[in-house]
Amino acid sequence: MKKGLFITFEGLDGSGKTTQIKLLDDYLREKGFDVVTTIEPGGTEIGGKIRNILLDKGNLDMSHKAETFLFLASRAELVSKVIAPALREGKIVICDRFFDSTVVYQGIARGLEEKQILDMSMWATGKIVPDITFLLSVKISRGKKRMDTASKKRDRIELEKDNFKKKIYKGYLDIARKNKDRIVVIDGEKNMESIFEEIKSKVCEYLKNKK
Ligand code: Z5A
Repeated sequence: MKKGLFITFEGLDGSGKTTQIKLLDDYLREKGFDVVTTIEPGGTEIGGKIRNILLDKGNLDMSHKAETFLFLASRAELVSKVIAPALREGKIVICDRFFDSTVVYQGIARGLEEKQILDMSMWATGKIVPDITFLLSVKISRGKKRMDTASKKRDRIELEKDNFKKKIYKGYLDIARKNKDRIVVIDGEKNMESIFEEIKSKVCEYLKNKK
């Protein structure tokens, strides 16, 4: 049974997830919490290998279904080896992306069936659902600019055209509307400090109410 707190971050590439996760991880550790921070795809030895296949620009012709199964395989491994044990021990788990990414990228943007993707992900994870999901919402152009400024190399999925990204941008807002109790939409275009203040206050409020 889950005893800890499960927090996930979602958004387009360059939306600032990694930056905010680092700030939250540091803050919670300083406050004395036991924190496990991880990433999707990846976060385990096998997940790391799957990540390399998924993001490899040499695999541009990968079928959408194979891509979906690889994301789910990485997640199944991460949940069973890292996330579920940590939550059972009462830890705070912070994960960079989770099933919302598959629903949006593979379900909505790739055009696979959204409900089926969610069901498969539930099956892969034993129905673990985040307690809070922060969606960092930034315009496609802003995300791109940040990636350019940081000289970040584009992986296979980041190389997709703007039309694909438009579907992701809209898809995220759509699932946020449907999951208002869980997904907190944050204006990711604000400065890092004010974004973090919003995230911190939500997490603190949640921890206070959980006591
Ligand atoms: N994917 C999928 O299709 N299906 C799935 O089920 C899953 C994933 C789980 C994984 O890529 C890819 O897999 C991803 C979705 C897909 N592809 N896309 N697109 P990844 O893990 O390698 O990377 P990412 O998650 O897409 O994004 P990222 O490159 O890690 O970016 P980020 O974490 O969101 O942003 P950041 O590194 O924190 O910030 C980027 C730069 O902006 C950096 O220089 C910061 O200093 C700067 N920054 C951050 N915040 C701000 C603010 N507020 N103002 C100004 N500058 C800022």
